[in-house]
Amino acid sequence: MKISSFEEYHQVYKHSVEQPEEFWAGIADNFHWRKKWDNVLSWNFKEPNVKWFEGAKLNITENCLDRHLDALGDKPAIIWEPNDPTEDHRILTYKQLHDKVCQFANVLKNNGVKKGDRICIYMPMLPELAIAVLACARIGAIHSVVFGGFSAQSIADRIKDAECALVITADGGFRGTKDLPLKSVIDDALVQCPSVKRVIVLTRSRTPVSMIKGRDVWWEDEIKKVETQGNPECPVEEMDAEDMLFILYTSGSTGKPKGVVHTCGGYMVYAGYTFANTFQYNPGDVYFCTADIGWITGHSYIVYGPLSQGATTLIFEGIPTYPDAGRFWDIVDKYKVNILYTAPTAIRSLMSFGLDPLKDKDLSSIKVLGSVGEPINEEAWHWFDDHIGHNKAPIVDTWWQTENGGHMITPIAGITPTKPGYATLPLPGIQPVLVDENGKEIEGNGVSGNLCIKFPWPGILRTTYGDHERGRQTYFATYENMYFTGDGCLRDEDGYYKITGRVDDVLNVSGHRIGTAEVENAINMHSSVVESAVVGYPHDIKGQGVYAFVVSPGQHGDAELNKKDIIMTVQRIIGPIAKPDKIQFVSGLPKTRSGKIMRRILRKIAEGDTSNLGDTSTLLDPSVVEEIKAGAL
Ligand code: 6R9
Repeated sequence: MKISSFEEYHQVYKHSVEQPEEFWAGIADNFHWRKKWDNVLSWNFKEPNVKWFEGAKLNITENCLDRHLDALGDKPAIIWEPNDPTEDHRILTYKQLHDKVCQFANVLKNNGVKKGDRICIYMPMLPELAIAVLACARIGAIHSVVFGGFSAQSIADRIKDAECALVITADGGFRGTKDLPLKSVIDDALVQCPSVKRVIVLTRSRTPVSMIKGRDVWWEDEIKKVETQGNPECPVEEMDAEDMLFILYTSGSTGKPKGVVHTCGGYMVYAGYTFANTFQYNPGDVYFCTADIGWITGHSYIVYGPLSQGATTLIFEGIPTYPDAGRFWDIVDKYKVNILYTAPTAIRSLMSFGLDPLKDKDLSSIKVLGSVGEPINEEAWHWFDDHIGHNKAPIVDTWWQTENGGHMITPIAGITPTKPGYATLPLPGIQPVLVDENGKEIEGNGVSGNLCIKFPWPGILRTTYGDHERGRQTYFATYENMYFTGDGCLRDEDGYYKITGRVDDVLNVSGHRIGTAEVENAINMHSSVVESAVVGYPHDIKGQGVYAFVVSPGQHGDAELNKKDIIMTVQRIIGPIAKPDKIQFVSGLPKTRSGKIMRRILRKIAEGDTSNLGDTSTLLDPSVVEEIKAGAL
């Protein structure tokens, strides 16, 4: 399954495009199926309707756990590093992880969970988070993990959309110096969620929590019940390849977040195949992905990809700067990490502390470095290469999205020659195309356009939960017969791809996808606000910052206080990750005569580039632009 030379990459790529079904069937043969497929692929991008490995039966946890027990049973599956470096770390072997997943799967069954039920998971970065995810998958329940940085309102929206029956959480969690009151946030969310009949609460911080009779139970008590029942095994639920595995919510340019749906067979094959190839994982390597399991990177490259390949995956509870900016390097040193996969925003943040935090840290174990989540600027790329990889570890700049399930355009470590800032070449099976505004394919090299993919791959999303039409509109309606990524891209003279950023109204703040419309809706909920417009601006560490232009005539108290109120409102409605960095009060927004906000102008002002605002003659009231320019922050 692993490609071992650049020449082989080219051959395999050619085969994957000419004979996609034969190619993917060959890859899928490396996994364990209870029954093989009747048909490798059927698809159209019109409805859309994509099915991989139809008729096949499997369970992804059998591939992530059971099939490794003979050879790797006593090898570490998960290494867990706590937030507080003085607390003991934990190691779970494949055998131990298997047993814990079976146990908790039985807990879920005892609590009435059946195949097809939706389960919301809101937990800190603990082995139990991975255990909860895998336990759902083992019994065919569909997990919907919600990142810890979302508010009660965001959780409630997601729970209602998926009609979750059960929530798995913890009393609290530790991140840096902060204690996160997870259970209390869940309590606030559940006021709106009648579908939830049961909450399972893991003990972590032992912060006081309200345990509601008949609804809330402790994880540990439920495990004890299973133990006294004396049945440590939990047979896997046999899943159809196209049965849902999970839902993960992500932001788009309009309205509320969408529930991206991935299915069992294709997702497993794609996460496993891309993990093995991109990182060139070798048995015994220690692999550390710094993402949160609440994002797709954590799903595919902390849990499912690595475990399906029998890898050792490191889960870190904390943040890169606690107790100091040397924390990642301490972890690399402590566990002799071989592969480190992180985000440009983390690299830029750590760069700003200089080289002191690197002193006396032994990073010689590092063989491969990875980047994900946003475009990596050349300065950060070189710093990573020089100071972390010592110019010996290839950097894989992996471009992909929640909707893709796994890496799409990326170097293969040590095989694809890299270029700073470039995601380089498509993986086998991926057929990228650049299109112009009219949907015409732009051929040749040295060109740029909107990035689309013209042929399905096993990890492509199947639908958006509960609203298939919305998924069609978002991804398959802009350009005929193509999946539209929302990203702009250039292909240079060598045919190498460089992602230039979103071309829609989606921001990428510290690698988190945030829809401008979502933030505007939250700001507009504040009582003094009439309307608002949100745009991104270049931010040294976050990549993009959130700039809000707000019309707010009826203010209560002074302007600074009002800004804080607005920030608090956004925090309550969406969560701390969407808080505006800058708020500018304006008397009106620049609008066309038809009432459309001219974001192009606001973007330029937010970027601090007011020299050439282009044509403003179509504006209803051009004078408002002068006022906004004068008040720019
Ligand atoms: C995996 C993940 C997807 C969006 C995507 C793009 C940006 C991700 C990137 C990158 C440039 C990279 N993005 N990786 N841009 N280079 N290597 O991040 O998924 O949260 O869905 O975000 O992130 O704009 O469209 P997701």
